[in-house]
Amino acid sequence: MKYLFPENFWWGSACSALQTEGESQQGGKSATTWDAWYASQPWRFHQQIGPQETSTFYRHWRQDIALLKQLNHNSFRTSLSWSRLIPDGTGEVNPQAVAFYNAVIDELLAQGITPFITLFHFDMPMVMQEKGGWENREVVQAFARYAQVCFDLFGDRVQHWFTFNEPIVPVEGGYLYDFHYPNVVDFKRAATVAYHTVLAHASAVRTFRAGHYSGEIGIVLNLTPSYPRSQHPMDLQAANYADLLFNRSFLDPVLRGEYPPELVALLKEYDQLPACQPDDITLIGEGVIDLLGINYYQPRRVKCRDSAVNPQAPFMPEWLFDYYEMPGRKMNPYRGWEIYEPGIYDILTNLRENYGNPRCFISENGMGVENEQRFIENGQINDSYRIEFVSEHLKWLHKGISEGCQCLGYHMWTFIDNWSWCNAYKNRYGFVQLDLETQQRIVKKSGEWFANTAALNGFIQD
Ligand code: BGP
Repeated sequence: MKYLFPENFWWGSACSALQTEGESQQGGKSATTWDAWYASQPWRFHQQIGPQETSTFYRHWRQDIALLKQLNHNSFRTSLSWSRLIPDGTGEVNPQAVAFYNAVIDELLAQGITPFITLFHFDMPMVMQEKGGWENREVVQAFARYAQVCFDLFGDRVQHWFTFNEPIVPVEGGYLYDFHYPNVVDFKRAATVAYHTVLAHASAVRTFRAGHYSGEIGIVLNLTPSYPRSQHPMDLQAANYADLLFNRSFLDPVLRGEYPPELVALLKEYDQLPACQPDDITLIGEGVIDLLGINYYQPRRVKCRDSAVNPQAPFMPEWLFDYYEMPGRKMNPYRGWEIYEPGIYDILTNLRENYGNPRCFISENGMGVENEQRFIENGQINDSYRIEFVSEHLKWLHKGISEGCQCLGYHMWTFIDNWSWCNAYKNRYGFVQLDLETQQRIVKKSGEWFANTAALNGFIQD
């Protein structure tokens, strides 16, 4: 079988500022919540490795862009760091940051690689978190101003902007499940953070359109299709709740310009609605995007709850469903995530059938594996499992496109092994192996496979 992709298909990968740059408190940069959290609780991070150094992109960007070229990338997504560009969050722009990002963008373009730029990838400046982070509407204003600074500085060359990467993750991590700072467990505060993030997104889109910058603006969402255990009405309802909370809470505002009435009713029923202001509706309506980035790693399988909830306990999403382990599911044991390739097709089909078939691309997909050293053959990691992972997902993606989905590209997470938040360097995702001691970079087998696939605009397989 030949799996050929449409002309000008985007082949590339994604990464983020904090996870790759290093120099997290040099070059005029201020601390993010990650730097501050690591300083106070280093034991929360795998092997107590923090964000200070990560993958040294700040120093090795030229060499790394040469590697992207070698991997036949025609596009590459990274993020700008708010705390590097505007160290106090709202004031002066840091000239060292401007010089760095200009150099990176110019070099990408010189190598024929289109830069895709995210404005916020989990890295809240600590100064803004001290003001309450996304709980405070002032931070929403400050974000819109930061966005404008970025458009003004780099908009002559960057044509693909993304306001947020996976905006629901800081909500889940910081305000429900304790894997991001500020480690709060409080649904109403989580809902406020989510709501204000949508406002921040819409404010940046409004700024972009008002400024008549060229190019397009979008957002990157991690979509986790919700599969019910069975067709029993209670299981279906459980899947619908999970979908409303984890997917449609961002998908509907950015594609339809409004929240699903069902979600609003649900939060109202449990007294969890955030405070709204009259002009918010207009603003949210203006946040409809030009391009959707889809991060897909795993499905979400749910069933109706087996037991009653404790009404004294804090309200949590799991009041509305239980997780369900499908017998025979395929797992990535290192990350603990199910691998389910048809999920990518189901997401695209849902977008085509229910959201007017928006322009989109796969902005992340990938497989983190622990101790890849054991797969070294002749000095190179032979990560055949990753090649299989990518090709199986690409087959389902191809099917979606052949049925009319407007999926314009495929970006892998990630180009080079990088720092995975609390997991630090436990699981490696890269096409390129990073030796943490020497900072040596060696292309893995999957990197070679990807380079060929990108060059041929597809691959041949049974
Ligand atoms: C996505 C994030 C990335 C990246 C990736 C892998 O959710 O956008 O920042 O880290 O997941 O997940 P993890 O690093 O948690 O293993």
